[in-house]
Amino acid sequence: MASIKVFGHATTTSTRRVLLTLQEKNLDYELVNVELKDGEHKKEPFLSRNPFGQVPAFEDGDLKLFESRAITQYIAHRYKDQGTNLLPADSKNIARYAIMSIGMEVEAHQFDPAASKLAWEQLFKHIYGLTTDKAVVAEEEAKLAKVLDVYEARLKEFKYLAGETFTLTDLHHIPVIQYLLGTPTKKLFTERPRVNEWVAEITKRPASQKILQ
Ligand SMILES: N[C@@H](CCC(=O)N[C@@H](CS)C(=O)NCC(=O)O)C(=O)O
Repeated sequence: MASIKVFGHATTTSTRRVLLTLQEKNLDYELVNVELKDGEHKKEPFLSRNPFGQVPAFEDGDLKLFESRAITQYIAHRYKDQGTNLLPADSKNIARYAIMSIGMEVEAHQFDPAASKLAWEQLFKHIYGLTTDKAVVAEEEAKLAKVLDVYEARLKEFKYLAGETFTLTDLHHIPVIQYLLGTPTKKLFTERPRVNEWVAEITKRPASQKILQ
């Protein structure tokens, strides 16, 4: 039995962020399905894993965690020498860690709020029989465009967002980008040449492909 367990739902971006990290690390794990449509995440036993009632939650032996980005950082450090290194290449360079942290914060607080709202409006709402609000799409696309302008400038200097190697900063973006590539918002990525290359690079990774299956 795998000692790593992910409690979540395979279609959600936060769960996928953790699954991607485990795939990059070639780690065995068990995905324990939490059925969101039945509200399983809002009641026990899930609330004991995450009192905020959101997926994913995570277990590695006796250690129990929640918050996808905290989980990915635990995995990247705990299993540093296994699979893909997802931390800065020079592990003794604290400044490079700080730069990776900036990228992770920007993803969580600037990129993801707009990107997730766009995925909700244009994809997930349909699943619930709801209609896309075009005004919200326009507003969130304007916010996302500003973030992507910053990324375009950054990617003119470096291959990846935190430097010359693929790190957690890049990985954290993948699940929601994969969804947005199936919506008209795709244009925001394709019309920026360096962002377009970066998106192609990070989404063609074997782990990224596997998560889609
Ligand atoms: N900051 C949290 C966000 C988790 C989150 O928003 N999860 C969503 C799925 S992507 C969820 O559980 N939604 C159901 C709900 O909030 O009721 C993380 O990264 O783990």
